[in-house]
Amino acid sequence: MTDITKTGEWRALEALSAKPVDLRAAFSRDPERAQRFALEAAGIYLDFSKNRINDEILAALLALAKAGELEAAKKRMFAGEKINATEGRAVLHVALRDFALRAYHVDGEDVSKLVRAEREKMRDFVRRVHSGDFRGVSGKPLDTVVNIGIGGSDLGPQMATEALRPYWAPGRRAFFVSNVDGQHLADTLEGLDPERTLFIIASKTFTTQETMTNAASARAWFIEKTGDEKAIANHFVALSTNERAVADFGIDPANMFVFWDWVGGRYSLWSAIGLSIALQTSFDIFERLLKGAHAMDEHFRTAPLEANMPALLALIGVWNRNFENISAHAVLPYDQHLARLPAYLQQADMESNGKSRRMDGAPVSCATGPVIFGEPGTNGQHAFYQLIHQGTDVISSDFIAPALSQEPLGDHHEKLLANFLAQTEAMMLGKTEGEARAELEAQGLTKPEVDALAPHKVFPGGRPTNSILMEKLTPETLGALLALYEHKIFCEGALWGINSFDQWGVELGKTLAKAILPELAKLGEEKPEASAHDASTNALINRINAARAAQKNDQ
Ligand code: G6Q
Repeated sequence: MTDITKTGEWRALEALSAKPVDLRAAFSRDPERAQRFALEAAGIYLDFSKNRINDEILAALLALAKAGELEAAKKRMFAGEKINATEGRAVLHVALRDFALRAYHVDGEDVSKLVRAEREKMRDFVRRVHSGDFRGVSGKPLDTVVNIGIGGSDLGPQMATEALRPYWAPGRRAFFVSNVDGQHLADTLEGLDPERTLFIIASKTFTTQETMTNAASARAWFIEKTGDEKAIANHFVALSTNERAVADFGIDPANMFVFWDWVGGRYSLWSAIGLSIALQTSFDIFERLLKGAHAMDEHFRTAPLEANMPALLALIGVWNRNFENISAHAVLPYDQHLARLPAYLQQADMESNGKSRRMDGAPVSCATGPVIFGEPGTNGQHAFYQLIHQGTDVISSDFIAPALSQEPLGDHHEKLLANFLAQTEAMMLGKTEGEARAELEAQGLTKPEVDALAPHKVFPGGRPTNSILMEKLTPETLGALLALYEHKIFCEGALWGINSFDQWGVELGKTLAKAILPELAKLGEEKPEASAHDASTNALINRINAARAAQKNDQ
């Protein structure tokens, strides 16, 4: 596989980066800039003109994509090749949302048939729960869902459920429990009626410590409240690839919805893992979400590189990361219902592209995924935007907004959009010292006052931003937006030559936690001094154990 950093195309980009683009000047020189550096696909409009690029840089980036054989990498993914080589798995989340009835082969088997059968099973289950055919053991409707899962089995469904709030079925409630901190489960269960509650145990492996611990405690709570162990069959369903573990837990296999090892956890909301989304809305809405993603998949699969939105977004990402040395990227949705999108994309991007080895195990020769963070606008403006505007590090950002609100209220949405627009304009333009001085002078400040204050009022500008606009946040545009990011992440990873679909980096901490667990004292228990670890870890264990040992005496 080509190491793009060794290509002439990479060196050409390095040479171009030596002459930084002055965005303010580029915009005043070229009235067509906004049109040329923008495109529309699957209901999403992307304006990438406020990045420090020009025609020459864009052409060089497209040449880099060719040198990096991006088209071939894309074909391998859609063909079901085992591109997740370290886990020996295909990567086919696109098959989960394909409505073109295309076949997808894994080890010679057409998995699209499995997908369609499971979708129908989910549709039927959602219909039965909504109609009351499937109800609680005491005959009450199951109008409350508690999804127990973590990481990919939590962030996607939680984010999408919140994003689709205007589409919620009346009277239904959905809760998401992920943290092994017992307070998360206890706080969630407080006040819930077990007879109306459906627990969804969402775990691809069905071995994850946090999820299994929460699931066992939820089951204990349920049995304690209802006094009826057999009622589990009406109140617990599982979403997993591990049928045996589900059965061992005591969930009837008829109440299990399956997915497959070619669905990565963080790419799984389109599979059975999306059951909580469908229950909180309807299966039709869930299907509209899948269709939106499929529209973006089709665009990604067929559009030429220079008009391919995920590929272009990735190339801008590569430019900012590798040639502008930007190591942090903000995701800033101007839509309260997208409040969980930054957390979702933190996982999607950082777990996928936070790697420092190439596919063949050799160290990478360039920087890979940036730090992703964010908050909904306008909240972030009153918090961390200061650093983006005037900090010593340059940070790139994606601004995301719908032109129309789902819940118009007075002039709220105009104000929201005015801020969305003003921020990218401010980040691009900045403010020169001359402008700052003129402003202060116009306010009647004396010369010494102007001299003292003007430096603080200077904004360097040239902060790169993408603006992502949609007409409205609908199931379709949400699906397209998420697929856009998934494919962007894929393209970046492919160009960097890394495996975007494994996550070995999460393993070490898990293993050490298992080793430490028996060293922690139960309440009131005396433990010998810890000595198996580094001095810091030993001291922390001893301090925790001292507090826990003393607990009994206090009670
Ligand atoms: C995602 C990761 C990870 C995973 C969780 C939960 O890509 O693999 O976030 O989703 O660790 O795993 P289970 O679904 O197996 O419980």
